[in-house]
Amino acid sequence: MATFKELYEREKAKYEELVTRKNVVDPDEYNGVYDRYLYPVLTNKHAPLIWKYDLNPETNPYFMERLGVNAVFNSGAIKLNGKFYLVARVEGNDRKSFFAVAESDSGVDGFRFWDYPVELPDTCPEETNVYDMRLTQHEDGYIYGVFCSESKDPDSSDLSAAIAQAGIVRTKDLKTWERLPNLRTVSPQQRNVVLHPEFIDGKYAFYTRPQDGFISTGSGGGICLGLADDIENAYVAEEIVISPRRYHTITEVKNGAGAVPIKTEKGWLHIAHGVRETAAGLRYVVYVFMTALDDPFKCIAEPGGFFIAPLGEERVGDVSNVAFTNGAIVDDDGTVYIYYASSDTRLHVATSTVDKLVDYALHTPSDPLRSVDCVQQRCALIRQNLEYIGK
Ligand code: M1P
Repeated sequence: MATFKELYEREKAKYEELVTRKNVVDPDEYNGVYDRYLYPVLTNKHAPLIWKYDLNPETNPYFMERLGVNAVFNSGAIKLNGKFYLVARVEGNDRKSFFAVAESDSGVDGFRFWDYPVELPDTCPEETNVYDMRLTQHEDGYIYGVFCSESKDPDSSDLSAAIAQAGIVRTKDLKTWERLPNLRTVSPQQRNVVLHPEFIDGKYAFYTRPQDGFISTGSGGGICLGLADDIENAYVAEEIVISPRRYHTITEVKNGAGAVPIKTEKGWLHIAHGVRETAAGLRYVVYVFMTALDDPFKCIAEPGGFFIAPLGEERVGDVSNVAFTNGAIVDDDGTVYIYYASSDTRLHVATSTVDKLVDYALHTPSDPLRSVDCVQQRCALIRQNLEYIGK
């Protein structure tokens, strides 16, 4: 039988092998828009051993995991002082999520968690769960984290009835976090809220996703934009839909803002998620749209269909058939690192460039909304190609 020390050394070696493994572009998945990679950038196996095991043989003679980690997924992302940082959603075996910072030099591999997870100030006694932080480097000088703050619905006897609101924290170094009051809006619940990186008309601006219930958006029309006078007591009185849900599209059931929008010469580039119903349950995909620089309330490009859908093993996990993003990083050379999670289980990266994403946004045809028009759209492309190649 292996000794405690042998088991520890074996698991430590496996962990080191995992976190030092080089990532490789997946050669089978070309689409010209972005590269996918063979390996996820974060999984539950990236959780350090000191998070899970009691390393003292006297109190843990069988070298058992004492606090397991079930999944590592939806992550906010930011580059600071030359390093790539992810603030990941880490879910324990007990179903509660928390945030933890992982750091890498390359952005596509080598992510290692810091020793301690983020200790959020405990200002909301009713809050049970926190997840999906978006990191905004705001022009006011702070890095803001906006996340889902979930509590049990006090007015319901249904044990699974919950309320989602947008929690707000801010930091300058990802180490010390100041908690601000949750965002207030006129909508009953909020999830997938993102803070815009610049002031609009001198105000803080939030992308919101109004929802009537915890799961169902109900009357919520889609991704909205609203302004708040103050961040220390943020209140959005009016939410204006900028990316609506539409019948028989990838956003029919719901959608939500994802990464903080990327400022380009041609407009704000948004990487969001859309949800449709299927006989097998909900299907989450990532999509792109653009808003005007001089009017961020105005959508100027809406490429049809999904940008990233879960593929292969990405399709299976705790919540299968999900591709979801809440973080992207634009590097100085124009490379864009899009961090997307699959099936609420693991985190991947896809890389592209600002120029390619703008070209994709502006030149991908929009969804014509009806099959007959989709056929016409495709025939036009075929005709143009046949003429071009002289057939
Ligand atoms: O389970 C899929 C996703 O569901 C939620 O997204 P939405 O609010 O749009 O339904 C989020 O809780 C997200 O964390 C999760 O990945």
